[in-house]
Amino acid sequence: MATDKLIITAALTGAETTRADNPNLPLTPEEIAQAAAAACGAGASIIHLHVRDSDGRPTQDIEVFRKTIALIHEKCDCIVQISTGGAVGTPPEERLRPLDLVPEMATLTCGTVNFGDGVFENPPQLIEAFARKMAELGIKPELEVFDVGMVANALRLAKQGLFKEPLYFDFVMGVPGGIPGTIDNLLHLARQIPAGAMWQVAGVGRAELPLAVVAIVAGGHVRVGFEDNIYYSRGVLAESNAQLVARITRIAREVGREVATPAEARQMLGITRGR
Ligand code: KMH
Ligand code: ZN
Repeated sequence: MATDKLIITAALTGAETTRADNPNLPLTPEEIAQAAAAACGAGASIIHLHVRDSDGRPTQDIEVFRKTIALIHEKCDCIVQISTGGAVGTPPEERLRPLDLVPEMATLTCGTVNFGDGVFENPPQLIEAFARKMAELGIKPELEVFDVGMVANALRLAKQGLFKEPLYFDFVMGVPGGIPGTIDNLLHLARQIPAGAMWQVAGVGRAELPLAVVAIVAGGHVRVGFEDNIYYSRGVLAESNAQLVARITRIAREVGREVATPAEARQMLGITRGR
Protein backbone atom coordinates (compact mmCIF):
# COMPACT_ATOMS: atom_id res chain seq x y z
CA MET A 1 0.00 0.00 0.00
CA ALA A 2 1.36 3.37 -0.99
CA THR A 3 2.19 5.79 1.80
CA ASP A 4 3.55 8.77 -0.10
CA LYS A 5 1.13 11.52 -0.98
CA LEU A 6 -0.88 11.40 -4.17
CA ILE A 7 -0.10 13.90 -6.92
CA ILE A 8 -3.18 14.75 -8.99
CA THR A 9 -2.75 16.35 -12.39
CA ALA A 10 -5.69 18.08 -14.05
CA ALA A 11 -5.65 17.99 -17.85
CA LEU A 12 -8.25 20.70 -18.33
CA THR A 13 -8.69 21.22 -22.05
CA GLY A 14 -6.39 19.13 -24.29
CA ALA A 15 -6.20 19.65 -28.02
CA GLU A 16 -8.91 17.32 -29.26
CA THR A 17 -11.92 17.79 -26.95
CA THR A 18 -14.58 20.25 -28.18
CA ARG A 19 -17.53 22.13 -26.70
CA ALA A 20 -19.73 19.81 -28.74
CA ASP A 21 -18.27 16.92 -26.68
CA ASN A 22 -18.78 18.71 -23.37
CA PRO A 23 -20.19 22.26 -23.16
CA ASN A 24 -18.30 22.79 -19.89
CA LEU A 25 -14.89 22.63 -21.61
CA PRO A 26 -12.72 25.66 -20.68
CA LEU A 27 -11.27 27.33 -23.78
CA THR A 28 -10.26 30.96 -23.18
CA PRO A 29 -7.35 31.95 -20.92
CA GLU A 30 -9.85 33.23 -18.35
CA GLU A 31 -11.93 30.03 -18.43
CA ILE A 32 -8.82 27.86 -18.22
CA ALA A 33 -7.47 29.86 -15.26
CA GLN A 34 -10.83 29.59 -13.51
CA ALA A 35 -10.90 25.83 -14.14
CA ALA A 36 -7.29 25.51 -12.90
CA ALA A 37 -8.07 27.31 -9.66
CA ALA A 38 -11.13 25.11 -9.06
CA ALA A 39 -9.15 21.95 -9.84
CA CYS A 40 -6.36 23.09 -7.52
CA GLY A 41 -8.92 23.75 -4.78
CA ALA A 42 -10.26 20.22 -5.29
CA GLY A 43 -6.83 18.62 -4.86
CA ALA A 44 -4.84 18.98 -8.08
CA SER A 45 -1.23 20.05 -7.71
CA ILE A 46 -0.29 20.07 -11.42
CA ILE A 47 -2.14 21.68 -14.32
CA HIS A 48 -1.38 20.03 -17.67
CA LEU A 49 -1.84 22.97 -19.99
CA HIS A 50 -3.02 23.20 -23.59
CA VAL A 51 -4.43 26.46 -24.92
CA ARG A 52 -6.76 27.45 -27.75
CA ASP A 53 -6.93 30.38 -30.16
CA SER A 54 -9.86 32.79 -30.29
CA ASP A 55 -11.74 30.32 -32.51
CA GLY A 56 -11.27 27.54 -29.98
CA ARG A 57 -8.68 25.68 -32.05
CA PRO A 58 -5.51 24.27 -30.45
CA THR A 59 -2.53 26.60 -30.61
CA GLN A 60 1.05 26.66 -29.32
CA ASP A 61 1.08 30.48 -29.43
CA ILE A 62 3.46 31.57 -26.69
CA GLU A 63 1.44 34.72 -25.95
CA VAL A 64 -1.71 32.71 -25.22
CA PHE A 65 0.31 30.46 -22.92
CA ARG A 66 1.91 33.50 -21.24
CA LYS A 67 -1.46 35.11 -20.55
CA THR A 68 -3.06 31.89 -19.35
CA ILE A 69 -0.21 31.03 -17.00
CA ALA A 70 -0.24 34.55 -15.51
CA LEU A 71 -3.99 34.27 -14.88
CA ILE A 72 -3.57 30.82 -13.33
CA HIS A 73 -0.86 32.05 -10.99
CA GLU A 74 -3.01 35.01 -9.91
CA LYS A 75 -5.47 32.44 -8.59
CA CYS A 76 -3.46 29.43 -7.35
CA ASP A 77 -0.02 27.97 -6.76
CA CYS A 78 -0.36 24.84 -8.92
CA ILE A 79 2.61 23.61 -10.93
CA VAL A 80 1.96 24.49 -14.56
CA GLN A 81 3.02 21.79 -17.00
CA ILE A 82 3.05 23.03 -20.59
CA SER A 83 2.15 20.57 -23.34
CA THR A 84 4.84 20.15 -25.99
CA GLY A 85 2.58 17.61 -27.67
CA GLY A 86 0.18 20.16 -29.09
CA ALA A 87 -2.29 18.57 -31.48
CA VAL A 88 -1.65 15.77 -33.96
CA GLY A 89 0.26 17.38 -36.82
CA THR A 90 1.50 20.50 -34.97
CA PRO A 91 5.00 21.19 -36.36
CA PRO A 92 7.85 20.45 -33.90
CA GLU A 93 9.13 24.06 -33.81
CA GLU A 94 5.64 25.25 -32.76
CA ARG A 95 5.41 22.53 -30.14
CA LEU A 96 8.70 23.72 -28.61
CA ARG A 97 7.96 27.43 -28.61
CA PRO A 98 6.17 27.81 -25.25
CA LEU A 99 9.21 26.30 -23.49
CA ASP A 100 10.73 29.78 -23.81
CA LEU A 101 8.41 30.73 -20.94
CA VAL A 102 10.49 28.33 -18.81
CA PRO A 103 7.60 26.59 -17.06
CA GLU A 104 8.32 24.40 -14.06
CA MET A 105 7.27 21.32 -16.04
CA ALA A 106 6.54 20.27 -19.61
CA THR A 107 5.56 17.06 -21.34
CA LEU A 108 8.02 14.97 -23.32
CA THR A 109 6.37 12.32 -25.48
CA CYS A 110 8.74 9.36 -25.77
CA GLY A 111 7.76 7.87 -29.13
CA THR A 112 5.48 7.89 -32.15
CA VAL A 113 1.98 6.48 -31.85
CA ASN A 114 -1.11 6.19 -34.00
CA PHE A 115 -3.63 8.59 -32.46
CA GLY A 116 -7.17 7.93 -33.60
CA ASP A 117 -7.11 8.52 -37.36
CA GLY A 118 -3.79 10.39 -37.23
CA VAL A 119 -0.17 9.79 -36.28
CA PHE A 120 1.39 11.60 -33.33
CA GLU A 121 4.94 11.85 -34.60
CA ASN A 122 7.83 11.78 -32.17
CA PRO A 123 10.91 10.39 -33.93
CA PRO A 124 14.11 9.82 -31.90
CA GLN A 125 15.82 13.06 -32.98
CA LEU A 126 12.78 15.13 -31.95
CA ILE A 127 12.52 13.49 -28.54
CA GLU A 128 16.21 14.06 -27.86
CA ALA A 129 16.08 17.70 -29.03
CA PHE A 130 13.06 18.40 -26.81
CA ALA A 131 14.75 16.66 -23.85
CA ARG A 132 17.95 18.68 -24.35
CA LYS A 133 16.04 21.97 -24.43
CA MET A 134 14.21 21.08 -21.22
CA ALA A 135 17.49 20.06 -19.56
CA GLU A 136 19.16 23.33 -20.62
CA LEU A 137 16.30 25.42 -19.23
CA GLY A 138 15.87 23.37 -16.04
CA ILE A 139 12.32 22.29 -16.92
CA LYS A 140 11.12 19.05 -15.32
CA PRO A 141 9.90 16.69 -18.06
CA GLU A 142 6.87 14.49 -17.62
CA LEU A 143 7.74 11.42 -19.68
CA GLU A 144 4.62 10.63 -21.73
CA VAL A 145 4.25 6.97 -22.55
CA PHE A 146 1.52 5.88 -24.97
CA ASP A 147 2.86 2.35 -25.41
CA VAL A 148 5.33 0.09 -23.68
CA GLY A 149 8.30 0.62 -26.01
CA MET A 150 8.30 4.30 -25.07
CA VAL A 151 9.54 3.46 -21.57
CA ALA A 152 12.69 1.99 -23.11
CA ASN A 153 13.09 5.11 -25.29
CA ALA A 154 12.92 7.28 -22.17
CA LEU A 155 15.41 5.10 -20.30
CA ARG A 156 17.89 5.38 -23.19
CA LEU A 157 17.76 9.18 -22.85
CA ALA A 158 18.03 8.89 -19.07
CA LYS A 159 21.29 6.97 -19.57
CA GLN A 160 22.64 9.99 -21.45
CA GLY A 161 22.07 12.08 -18.33
CA LEU A 162 19.28 14.18 -19.84
CA PHE A 163 16.90 13.84 -16.89
CA LYS A 164 17.24 14.65 -13.21
CA GLU A 165 15.84 12.14 -10.74
CA PRO A 166 13.20 11.24 -9.91
CA LEU A 167 11.99 10.32 -13.39
CA TYR A 168 8.27 11.06 -13.69
CA PHE A 169 6.36 8.87 -16.14
CA ASP A 170 2.82 9.46 -17.37
CA PHE A 171 1.18 6.32 -18.74
CA VAL A 172 -1.48 7.56 -21.16
CA MET A 173 -3.68 4.53 -21.72
CA GLY A 174 -6.61 3.92 -24.01
CA VAL A 175 -5.78 6.23 -26.94
CA PRO A 176 -6.96 4.39 -30.08
CA GLY A 177 -3.58 3.32 -31.47
CA GLY A 178 -1.80 3.24 -28.10
CA ILE A 179 -1.74 0.72 -25.27
CA PRO A 180 -5.26 -0.32 -24.20
CA GLY A 181 -6.38 0.87 -20.77
CA THR A 182 -6.45 -2.39 -18.86
CA ILE A 183 -5.28 -3.04 -15.32
CA ASP A 184 -2.91 -5.76 -16.55
CA ASN A 185 -1.29 -3.32 -18.95
CA LEU A 186 -0.96 -0.66 -16.24
CA LEU A 187 0.79 -3.05 -13.86
CA HIS A 188 3.05 -4.21 -16.70
CA LEU A 189 4.03 -0.60 -17.46
CA ALA A 190 4.68 0.15 -13.80
CA ARG A 191 7.05 -2.84 -13.64
CA GLN A 192 9.15 -1.45 -16.55
CA ILE A 193 10.42 1.64 -14.75
CA PRO A 194 13.48 1.66 -12.48
CA ALA A 195 13.37 1.81 -8.67
CA GLY A 196 12.97 5.37 -7.50
CA ALA A 197 11.14 6.50 -10.62
CA MET A 198 7.56 7.75 -10.22
CA TRP A 199 4.53 7.10 -12.41
CA GLN A 200 1.10 8.50 -13.05
CA VAL A 201 -1.76 7.13 -15.10
CA ALA A 202 -3.99 9.06 -17.50
CA GLY A 203 -6.75 6.69 -18.54
CA VAL A 204 -8.71 7.77 -21.59
CA GLY A 205 -12.51 7.63 -21.60
CA ARG A 206 -14.07 4.98 -19.41
CA ALA A 207 -10.60 3.70 -18.43
CA GLU A 208 -9.94 6.89 -16.47
CA LEU A 209 -11.61 6.02 -13.19
CA PRO A 210 -10.68 2.33 -12.75
CA LEU A 211 -7.05 2.95 -13.65
CA ALA A 212 -6.93 5.93 -11.28
CA VAL A 213 -8.23 3.76 -8.46
CA VAL A 214 -5.53 1.16 -9.17
CA ALA A 215 -2.86 3.87 -9.22
CA ILE A 216 -4.02 5.24 -5.87
CA VAL A 217 -3.52 1.90 -4.13
CA ALA A 218 -0.52 0.73 -6.19
CA GLY A 219 1.67 3.74 -5.43
CA GLY A 220 1.19 5.67 -8.65
CA HIS A 221 -0.21 9.12 -9.24
CA VAL A 222 -3.28 10.21 -11.21
CA ARG A 223 -4.27 12.48 -14.08
CA VAL A 224 -7.90 13.28 -14.80
CA GLY A 225 -9.66 15.94 -16.83
CA PHE A 226 -11.52 16.78 -20.01
CA GLU A 227 -8.46 16.16 -22.19
CA ASP A 228 -8.80 12.46 -21.37
CA ASN A 229 -12.44 11.98 -20.38
CA ILE A 230 -15.57 14.12 -20.55
CA TYR A 231 -17.89 11.91 -18.47
CA TYR A 232 -18.53 11.70 -14.76
CA SER A 233 -20.27 8.37 -15.07
CA ARG A 234 -21.68 6.30 -17.90
CA GLY A 235 -23.61 8.69 -20.19
CA VAL A 236 -23.39 11.59 -17.72
CA LEU A 237 -21.15 14.49 -18.73
CA ALA A 238 -18.85 15.91 -16.06
CA GLU A 239 -19.82 19.37 -14.85
CA SER A 240 -16.23 20.50 -14.50
CA ASN A 241 -12.66 19.33 -14.31
CA ALA A 242 -12.79 20.06 -10.58
CA GLN A 243 -15.63 17.55 -10.18
CA LEU A 244 -13.38 14.81 -11.59
CA VAL A 245 -10.46 15.89 -9.39
CA ALA A 246 -12.62 16.03 -6.26
CA ARG A 247 -13.71 12.42 -6.73
CA ILE A 248 -10.08 11.27 -6.90
CA THR A 249 -9.28 13.23 -3.74
CA ARG A 250 -12.22 11.62 -1.92
CA ILE A 251 -11.31 8.09 -3.00
CA ALA A 252 -7.65 8.57 -2.05
CA ARG A 253 -8.53 9.83 1.41
CA GLU A 254 -11.00 6.98 1.94
CA VAL A 255 -8.22 4.45 1.34
CA GLY A 256 -5.72 6.30 3.52
CA ARG A 257 -3.70 8.17 0.92
CA GLU A 258 -3.41 11.90 1.46
CA VAL A 259 -3.25 14.27 -1.48
CA ALA A 260 -0.13 16.37 -2.14
CA THR A 261 -0.28 20.13 -2.09
CA PRO A 262 1.55 21.96 -4.90
CA ALA A 263 4.47 22.62 -2.52
CA GLU A 264 4.62 18.93 -1.56
CA ALA A 265 4.42 17.88 -5.20
CA ARG A 266 7.34 20.20 -6.03
CA GLN A 267 9.37 18.57 -3.28
CA MET A 268 8.49 15.02 -4.41
CA LEU A 269 9.36 15.85 -8.03
CA GLY A 270 12.60 17.65 -7.19
CA ILE A 271 11.41 20.97 -8.58
CA THR A 272 13.57 23.40 -6.68
CA ARG A 273 13.46 26.65 -8.55
CA GLY A 274 10.56 29.05 -7.96
CA ARG A 275 8.09 29.76 -10.70
N1 KMH B 1 -2.83 16.09 -28.20
C1 KMH B 1 -2.05 14.90 -28.33
C2 KMH B 1 -1.77 14.60 -29.78
C3 KMH B 1 0.94 16.21 -24.59
O1 KMH B 1 0.18 17.03 -24.13
O2 KMH B 1 2.15 16.27 -24.42
C4 KMH B 1 -0.76 14.99 -27.62
C5 KMH B 1 -0.79 15.38 -26.20
C6 KMH B 1 0.43 15.06 -25.44
O3 KMH B 1 -1.74 15.91 -25.68
ZN1 ZN C 1 -1.87 16.94 -23.48
